[in-house]
Amino acid sequence: MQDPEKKFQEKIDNEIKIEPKDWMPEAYRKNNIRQISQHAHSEIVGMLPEGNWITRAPTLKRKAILLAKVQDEAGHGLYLYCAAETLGTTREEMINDLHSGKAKYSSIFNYPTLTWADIGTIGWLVDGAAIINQVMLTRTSYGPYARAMVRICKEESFHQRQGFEILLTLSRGSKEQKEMCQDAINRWWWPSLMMFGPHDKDSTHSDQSLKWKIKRKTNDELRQNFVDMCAEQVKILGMTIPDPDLEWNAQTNHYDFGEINWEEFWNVVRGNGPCNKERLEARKKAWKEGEWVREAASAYFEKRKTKSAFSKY
Ligand code: FAQ
Repeated sequence: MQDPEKKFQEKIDNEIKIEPKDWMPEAYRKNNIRQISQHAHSEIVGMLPEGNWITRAPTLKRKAILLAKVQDEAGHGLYLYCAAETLGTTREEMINDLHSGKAKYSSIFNYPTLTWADIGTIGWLVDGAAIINQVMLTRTSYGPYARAMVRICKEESFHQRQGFEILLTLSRGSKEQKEMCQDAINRWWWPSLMMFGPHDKDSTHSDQSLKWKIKRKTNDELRQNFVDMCAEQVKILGMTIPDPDLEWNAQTNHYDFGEINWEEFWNVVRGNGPCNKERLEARKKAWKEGEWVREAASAYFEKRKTKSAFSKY
């Protein structure tokens, strides 16, 4: 009989997706649960900074669009929790890990949304960074995760365009609107670069994730793709990126850029960013207040199960 680990790696090498009932190394299962659940938490916590602006969106049209975007993010979180559940974990375990601080979520959602321009900037930069990462993940080796990513990416690209359009409107507006636009870009630029994680040399999971094709590109490669994209797009806005070292390099065919403040990054990841406490409190409160909904849904499910068992006779 063939060694299961060898057979597993052959599938990966031949681009055959790993499915929930297939044999897989325990470390592959764990790494996927970790990444997918953290990704799900990011979508759910990511609803909070934008949700803060639903009641204050400047027009009815902007309000309807923002509401739809935030709802999409809830949907993304739910697909991703379901994808993680296929690996043998439960929703309760994942939520408990988020609430206890054991599981991470993206550092970016620990920054405050101070003005309407922040909503445009989240769409442009945060969704932009998410897409660069997630387009790669549509080819991840675990089937349920890859399939969830295909659908999520379609929605994220709409999100990015709506954000850019908010900024384009502001950048063509009054002096105050232009300043608000530049200020938001200044505050969100560096945290957006941090979304891609530590430098490759400091990444804990990269080697294993690349071998198993959970990731297809490294953190630094994806970050460079993002910088190259934004350095061009910002010209259309007539705004600037707050990095004096940002410069086109004809030799590498990429933009050079300055060093990230890694101390700030790790500080936010460890729970000490500007909004970490507020975000976790909001999630715990929502979970507690939603308890009756979960109970009612379970009771309804049980009732329907009993009913359909009897309807056979
Ligand atoms: N924040 O060894 P690596 C979105 C942790 S979705 C916090 O390099 P890996 C949609 C990392 O977990 C955004 N922690 O890790 C939206 C690990 O700690 P651990 C989320 C971070 O997994 C838009 C340690 O550092 N996207 O935005 C961060 O190989 C707008 C060492 O790192 C995803 O989750 C960070 N930025 O690479 C919603 C995509 N970076 O777990 C609302 C899927 C690293 O050992 C509004 N995830 N860490 O305790 C990934 O692609 C990867 O997990 C990376 C990190 C690239 C995030």
